Amino acid sequence: TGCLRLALGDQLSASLAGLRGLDPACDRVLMAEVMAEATYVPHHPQKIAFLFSAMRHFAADLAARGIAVDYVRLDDPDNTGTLGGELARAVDRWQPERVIVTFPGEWRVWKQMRQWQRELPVPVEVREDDRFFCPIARFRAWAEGRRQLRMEFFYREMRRTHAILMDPDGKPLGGQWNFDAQNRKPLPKGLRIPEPFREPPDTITRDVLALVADRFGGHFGTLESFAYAVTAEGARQALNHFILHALPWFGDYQDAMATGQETLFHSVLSPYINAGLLDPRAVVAAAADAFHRGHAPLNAAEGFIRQILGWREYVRGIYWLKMPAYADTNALGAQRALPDFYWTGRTSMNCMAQVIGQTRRHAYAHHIQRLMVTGNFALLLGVEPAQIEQWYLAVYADAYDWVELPNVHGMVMHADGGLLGSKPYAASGRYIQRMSDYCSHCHFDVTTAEGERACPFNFLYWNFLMENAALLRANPRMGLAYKGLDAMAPARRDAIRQQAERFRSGIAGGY
Ligand code: FAD
Ligand code: DLZ
Ligand code: SF4
Repeated sequence: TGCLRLALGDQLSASLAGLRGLDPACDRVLMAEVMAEATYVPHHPQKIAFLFSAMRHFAADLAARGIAVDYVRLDDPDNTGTLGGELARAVDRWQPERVIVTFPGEWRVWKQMRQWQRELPVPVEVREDDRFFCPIARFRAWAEGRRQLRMEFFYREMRRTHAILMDPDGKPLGGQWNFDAQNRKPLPKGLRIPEPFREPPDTITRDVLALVADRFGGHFGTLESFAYAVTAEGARQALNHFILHALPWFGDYQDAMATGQETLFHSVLSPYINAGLLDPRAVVAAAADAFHRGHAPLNAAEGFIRQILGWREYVRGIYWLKMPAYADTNALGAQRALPDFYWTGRTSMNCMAQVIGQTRRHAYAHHIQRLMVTGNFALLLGVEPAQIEQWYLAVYADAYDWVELPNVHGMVMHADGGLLGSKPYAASGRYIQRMSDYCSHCHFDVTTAEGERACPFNFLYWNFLMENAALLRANPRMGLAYKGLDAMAPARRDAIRQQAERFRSGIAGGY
């Protein structure tokens, strides 16, 4: 009797829809560490350790509140290894009158939930996941009938609806929706950079680290530097740390990159928000409050809030609007294999080695590193979208299909033909040179596009424009890029095309 309530690894919120109305006298919560979820891609060991430890802490919190928790550990001898298997076993054990679940974050799991509804001997109630500003139906209604979907217009709508950074007559504070023109500065020398937030592992986390080292030690990534918070309280401290030490400069240096500085003025809150330890509404409220108190300037608060209230909600809307067909598009027809060095970090391209190296150490890279280094390189090289998507889904502590896929498939790879972003973010090495110090310690020469030492981003960039001209030349936002290409002597274009071809055929051997 009673209800069996399933809480998944990224549903660790006390306010979760599926836990609402829980009657401690007869209801029970099921949580399960299962091989299938830990290996559907070879997740970074820190991502698995973060989730398992956060799951164990969450279960302990529920139990402390007098709630019965059925917690299946990875090494329980009867563990079937799948969510469906564990749910079926628990239904058998407890004979509940009903199962209650919360809508998942991945199409893959949603398919499984519909199967449970068909196959389990008791009804399965699916509740909407309301830990977002914008319900899926609301996004659908917004998107309906629009010729073109653009984040910026969706974001304005969210600002108005939720009255965030708005003045009383419905205008955006500061008279502008967006202050990006003031942002995107390179890092000045001598600027003090805050220490990232770190939480030392407690005994639960140390147990999990040992388990993960033993079972998933072969996955890409190290465990040594694990320092993620694993509770709602710890995540709250990470939020406070960010607001106090980094938010005021977030806007200015949002796009900057620097050797040895993995986090700069970024928040590193995405693992917590996505797993449910931190409510996005609390994060947005804290940033707005920092502005109203005079602690952070408007360009910083607005820029940060846009990432969460705008981008995060927008990519989720696109995902559920367009899946499952979305994942199968390949507008640029990219077919190449992902180079091995994405997994080894062994490459002479310093920017790539830096970003892949820190990803291995921390399961983290900030937005511009993901977009303009590892992402841009995959775009320019012409990697098959599914292969680079697997990589991103595996290596970052915050990665779930609903947020990773639109960012990689749409924003980076342009595989959706421009649904998410109006143009590909293709860029030559010059972008990386302007926004980082990577090029000054590189084997390659960022100022040349031809010859032994030419920066691969340069010749691949021009080659990308040539290869995709049929699709991209007509795009008005690509006008400047094609003007540059057209100004080039035909012999130089040929030489660049050949250099790109040689590079691509040699890349299997490393670069
Ligand atoms: P901050 O720079 O401090 O930003 C604050 C918050 O805004 C983040 O915590 C995040 O919740 C949100 N946010 C910012 N940008 C985006 C965005 N483009 N989409 C959705 N939310 C955003 N984010 C994920 O959460 N999971 C992913 O798997 C993921 N994969 C990505 C892959 C690529 C190729 C790219 C270009 C971006 C990806 N992002 C992903 C978005 C973004 O890079 C990360 O959210 C961000 O780097 C997390 O670090 P942070 O918390 O320090 O972010
Ligand atoms: C990512 C992940 C991992 C590594 N392990 C588990 C697990 O053992 N048990 C679980 O319930 N959830 C896990 N997750 C998170 C799920 O994969 C996530 O809930 C789905 O991808 C839906 O977003
Ligand atoms: Fe990267 Fe090219 Fe700069 Fe080297 S020169 S760090 S490969 S952009």
